[in-house]
Amino acid sequence: MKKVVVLGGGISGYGSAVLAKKRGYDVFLSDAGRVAERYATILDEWGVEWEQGNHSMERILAADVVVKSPGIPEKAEAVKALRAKGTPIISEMEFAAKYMGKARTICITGSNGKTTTTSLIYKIMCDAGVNVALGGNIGESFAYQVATAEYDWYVLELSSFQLDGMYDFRADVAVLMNITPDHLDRYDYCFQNYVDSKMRITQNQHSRSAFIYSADDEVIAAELEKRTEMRQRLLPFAANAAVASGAGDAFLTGGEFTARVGKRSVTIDTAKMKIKGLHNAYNAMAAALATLAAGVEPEQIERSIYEFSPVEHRLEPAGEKDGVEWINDSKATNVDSVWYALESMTRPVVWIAGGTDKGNDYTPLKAFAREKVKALVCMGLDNEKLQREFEGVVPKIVSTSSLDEAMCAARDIAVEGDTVLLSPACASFDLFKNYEQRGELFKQWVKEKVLR
Ligand code: UMA
Ligand code: ADP
Repeated sequence: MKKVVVLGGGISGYGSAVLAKKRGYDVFLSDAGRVAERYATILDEWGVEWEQGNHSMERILAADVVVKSPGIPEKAEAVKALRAKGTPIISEMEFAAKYMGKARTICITGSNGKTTTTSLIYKIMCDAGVNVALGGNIGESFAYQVATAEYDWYVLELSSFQLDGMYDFRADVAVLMNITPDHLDRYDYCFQNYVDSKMRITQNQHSRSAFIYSADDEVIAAELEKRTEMRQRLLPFAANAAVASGAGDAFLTGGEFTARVGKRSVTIDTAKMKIKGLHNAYNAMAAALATLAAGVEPEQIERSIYEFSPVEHRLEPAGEKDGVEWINDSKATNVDSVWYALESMTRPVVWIAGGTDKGNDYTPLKAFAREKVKALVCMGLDNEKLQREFEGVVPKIVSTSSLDEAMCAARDIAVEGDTVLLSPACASFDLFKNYEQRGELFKQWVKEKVLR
């Protein structure tokens, strides 16, 4: 019997182990840390052998194939030993896709906008009555769903880490939102390595597959120039200048876009969408093209796009009192996402930013900061860099080292007609468990101390 070893016992690992067991493999799951109670129970129910607190190398090196969780880096000792031995290492996506029968996939990647676009596509598919599941870098494990249910379509958000372990997988509909620097610590600080990883979304596509991408993104454009033999249907979306493609395209002009695939098209007035800003117009164009390519009726797509509300922590309105609007964009953990947040602001901004700096270059933000930001409230344990960068760019800078201090400062500064925007450009780990907790605490503070 073929031996499968699953490395990591989180969402990705437990689902892969259950699927491998169901498919009759000899399975062993190994987690160097702790396996959560919930996953441990499921592994036991399925009779999967597993260990925690250690990677037993002898057993791991006996594997015919290893399914590695995306959070485990190449530099982990276990991975280095497997590479040295030449054992195939694949991701959950690669493994599970072999067992999903005739189901088709819409796969979304990019540096920013993955979750929003994935959620919108999933909503459109659900509203259209399609038998569809959601997975990948979001929600429930893809592999666990393949093991326990049957679907006609999967909408999969894919991180670069997941793409790295994908070789034979083919996305029926692939969506690439943008490529800007992120996660470089996992790519030898070489941007091209990260770009190559993102471009894997197109691998194995054939003439019936569709590739939807931002034609405004220079990095993607440069990559496409290198690839002269793309056989899939190319469906670009753009806002700056129309890029027509025979198969279909989407183009935003004067606040309205038309997305067309073959003879069918949808037209959207972005002012009527609940998700705001240029970036969300891009997300909606991509979602419209993807669902048209999947065969959803245009009227249905239009209805669902207009209904769709911001995903939690992504430019999420947190309330308004005395003419001051409070917005939670805690998921904005890099410079590019903050650029789009500031782009979409229509009122004077009290901007709360800061946290764990990932080597940010703040230059791209300075023009919008100059134009729209009346005060910057730095919220972090080390605010020196932010203060230095925006000195002389914004009229007022306040340094704080806790959420409560930052919120009090923002409340004191903001007057009727202003927006208080939490859009940090940094990771949250200095003061918070994660970006979700940062966003929750922001909303709770607004509810208890502003809206009451
Ligand atoms: N572990 C080992 N050995 C090691 C290191 C870690 O066994 O050397 C163990 C840990 O003890 C832990 C397990 O591995 O129990 C965790 O694995 P993981 O970090 O891959 O986390 P999962 O819970 O399996 O979730 C992963 C993705 N996490 C990451 O990529 C960090 C989830 O994306 C994804 O939804 C899930 O698989 C299902 O496919 C989350 C994420 O943060 C949302 N993604 C990053 C992002 O969006 O920026 C990429
Ligand atoms: P991801 O899953 O790729 O992190 P999200 O949809 O969760 O993307 O959004 C992350 C952050 O990026 C949020 O602050 C959001 O407002 C911003 N954002 C959303 N879509 C885009 C886009 N197309 N381009 C740039 N930034 C975006």
